Amino acid sequence: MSETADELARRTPPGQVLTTKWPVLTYGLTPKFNPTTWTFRCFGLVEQEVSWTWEEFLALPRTEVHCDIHCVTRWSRLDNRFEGVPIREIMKRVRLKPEAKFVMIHADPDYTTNLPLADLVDDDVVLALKHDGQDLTPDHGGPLRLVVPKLYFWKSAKWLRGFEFLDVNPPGFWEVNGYHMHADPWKDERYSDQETRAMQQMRAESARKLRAK
Ligand SMILES: Nc1nc2c(c(=O)[nH]1)N[C@H]1C(S)=C(S)[C@@H](COP(=O)(O)O)O[C@H]1N2
Ligand SMILES: [Mo]
Repeated sequence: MSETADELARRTPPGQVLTTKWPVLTYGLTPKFNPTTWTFRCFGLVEQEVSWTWEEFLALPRTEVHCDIHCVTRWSRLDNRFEGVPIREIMKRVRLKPEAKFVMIHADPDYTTNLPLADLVDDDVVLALKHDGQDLTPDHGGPLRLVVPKLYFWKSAKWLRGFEFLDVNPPGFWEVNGYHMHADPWKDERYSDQETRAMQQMRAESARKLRAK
C-alpha cells in the first residue's frame, strides 16, 4: 500500500466508503430562507435568552475548520473546509445555568438532534456559512448549518436556528427513529439497537457481579 492509500485508510472509519462528491441527504424539502424573519436563538437553561438577527449573526467572528465528514449511510468525504462562527464565540455570549449538560439542536423545517454539551463545545465545531470557499448551497444547509466533525453527519443540522440547553438528553428526530444517541463513527455507533445490546450486556454483567457477592 502506498503511503497515501495508507493515510486515506487511517482516516476512514469502519464500514465507510470514500466519496469525492457531496451527496445531499435531507428528510423532506429544502426550506426557503427569509433574511428578514430569520433568527438564531439560544434558550432553555440560560441566565438570559440570546438571539441574533441575520444581520447581527453575520457580524460575529469567523474561523475555518478543515475536517472529514462521515454519514451513517456509509459515505465519508475527506478534506472539507467549512467557514463560519466557531461554537466558542457563541458560548462566550451565552451564560448557561450550571445544570445545563445537553443541547437540543433546532433546525428548519422541524429538524432536531441531541448532543451532550461537551460534544458541542469543542475546538472543531463551527456554525458554517461556507464550504470550500463558497456560500453553503440551500440543499447543503445554506445559509447556516452546524458542523460537528467527530460525529456522524446527521448531528450536523442543516438550516440551523437554535440551541436549547437542557439538563436531560431527549432524542432528536433521527434518534427517535432508531439512530444512535451519541453517533461516534469510530465506534460504529449507527443505530440504537446497538445501545440496547450494550445496555443488555451491562445489565447481565451487573447481575453477574451481584450473584458473585
Ligand atoms: N435540517 C436538517 N438537517 C439535516 C438533515 C435533515 O434532513 N434536515 N439531514 C441530516 C443527515 S441524515 C445528514 S447525513 C446530513 C447531510 O448533509 P448534506 O445533505 O449536506 O450532505 O445532514 C443532516 N442534517
Ligand atoms: Mo445521514
